[in-house]
Amino acid sequence: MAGRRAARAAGTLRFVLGDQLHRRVSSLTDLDPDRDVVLLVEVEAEATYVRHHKQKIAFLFSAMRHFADELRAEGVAVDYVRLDDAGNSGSFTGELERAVARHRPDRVVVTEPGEWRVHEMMQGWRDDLALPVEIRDDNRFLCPRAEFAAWAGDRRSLRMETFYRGMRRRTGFLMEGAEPVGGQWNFDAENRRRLPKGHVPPRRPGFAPDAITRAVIDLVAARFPDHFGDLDGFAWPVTRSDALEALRHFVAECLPTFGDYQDAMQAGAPFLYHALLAPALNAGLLTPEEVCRAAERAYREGSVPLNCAEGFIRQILGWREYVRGLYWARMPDYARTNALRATRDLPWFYWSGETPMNCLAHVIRDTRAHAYAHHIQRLMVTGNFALIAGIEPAQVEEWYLVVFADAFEWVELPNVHGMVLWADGGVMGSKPYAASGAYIDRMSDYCGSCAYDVKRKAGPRACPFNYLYWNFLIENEDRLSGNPRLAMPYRTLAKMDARRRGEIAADAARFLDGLSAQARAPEGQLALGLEP
Ligand code: FAD
Ligand code: DLZ
Ligand code: SF4
Repeated sequence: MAGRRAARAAGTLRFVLGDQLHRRVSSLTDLDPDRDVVLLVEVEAEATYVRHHKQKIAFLFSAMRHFADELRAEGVAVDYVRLDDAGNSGSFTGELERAVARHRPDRVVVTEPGEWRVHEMMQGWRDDLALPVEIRDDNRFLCPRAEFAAWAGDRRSLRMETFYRGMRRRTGFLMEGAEPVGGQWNFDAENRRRLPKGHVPPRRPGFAPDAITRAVIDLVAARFPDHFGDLDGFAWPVTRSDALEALRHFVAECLPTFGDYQDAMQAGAPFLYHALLAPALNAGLLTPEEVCRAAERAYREGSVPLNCAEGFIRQILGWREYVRGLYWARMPDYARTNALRATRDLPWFYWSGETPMNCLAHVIRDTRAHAYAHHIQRLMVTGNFALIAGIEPAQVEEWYLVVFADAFEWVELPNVHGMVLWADGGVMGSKPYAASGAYIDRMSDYCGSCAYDVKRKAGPRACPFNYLYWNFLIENEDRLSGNPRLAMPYRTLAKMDARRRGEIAADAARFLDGLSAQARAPEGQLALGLEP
């Protein structure tokens, strides 16, 4: 195996997971190239514990192989186990045990993982391997877990905005002394524009697959043919230098307009002004600090307006750090709640994209093609539908963990369980983000060519988001009507007569019964048409 040293008594075996690909990750900080061995492993269990999008597996394997080559170029001994290597046991634990037998190290050093599942596995290594296993804090975030836990305490609800202000003060990003630059913490009021007709967004920076990526794409196509997603068009940055180039491109071409069109959606334009940096950030190719610094520098130099720089920095310094802190502060119980008691099966069209609902069809097909959808598509299209149709949280969570190249449980779970589905009963968000078709119509061009009519409220041709929204409020009246942030819709509901309520319930039942029939059907067997 390329780069593997003959068996010898090594110093430290440093096990780097596939999303820890940074040279200064805590497990490598005191690396001694003369004595230590770095272990990276491609394993079946990680690729299949959910059936990840093919591009996600290809992205991580390629990034891992490139990272191993960069370490070797530094003179570091790397033991890299490929998926198709003879004897590959298929699991982290099996491969660590085999590597310990090969190298006979004094100790093992790892950085804590991004998922509870792997955290549990690591505790087992401490108990079962007959040598010391040091699990170090993950230094790839700006807010250490202990600091977040101290902030969170045992409060029932944890608001991002409060956390974000604390992070601004502590890190000094966009601060003038003790005050936020521009006199405001948040400029979101300026960030809600729809794309003008005929507007052409910048091109996505493409990173054409090199020989390593091409080999990995072939491997993934052969080994995981049944997984969701296309491999054609793979264009993710897989090295640190490509990721830095993606960051440079974003700051120069997209950030000056990022805030303005952050919530906009357009058919055939999945990327708009978004950064496309989450896979690189989550795999360790970029650090959140350098990304925030690049955005702040562009603002200070005058090439990016404040609403855009602040809006972007808030996503990284605020939301990203916040969901990670919340995940570790509240797991494992966090994943188990189902506050709205949603039990419906995930409709099959989440995999096939075959639905007459044009917004969902576009977002799901884009996701299949690119392992990507932007935030508002995730929140207000696939997320909103799952919320108001009452889909069971665990099934929705699995879908989100599968389909995006940037999905790891520490970030996926709070966003889906908390922000989208309100399954945590309000730990994360003060109210569910339920919305009717009017929101999608306002922020996109999907409705104009949809088989449904977004203006109609009732009947088979009406946009399903319209009656499902009211049906959601009716079905959850006992749980949500006391929420002050939902006072307005519940006042409107109170004015509806019994006939209108009955009409909503009948439309919703007809539509949802149709969905249940499709829920588990195999892909390709359904010719979905409009309900009669
Ligand atoms: P941009 O829109 O350009 O934003 C810039 C960066 O901000 C992102 O790269 C990301 O690092 C960070 N960011 C923005 N919003 C969030 C957020 N809510 N939580 C954490 N980081 C954020 N992000 C993931 O990285 N992995 C996921 O699995 C994931 N699942 C999501 C599921 C749902 C239902 C929702 C609503 C959001 C989810 N997000 C997730 C957050 C966000 O949608 C993605 O980070 C973003 O779309 C990635 O694309 P981008 O890099 O172009 O981001
Ligand atoms: C997502 C993933 C996949 C598909 N494959 C691997 C792998 O073969 N080897 C590896 O080290 N990591 C992989 N990962 C990422 C891990 O699942 C990730 O490190 C954990 O989710 C973090 O807890
Ligand atoms: Fe989506 Fe409704 Fe608009 Fe169709 S009419 S695109 S279903 S919001």
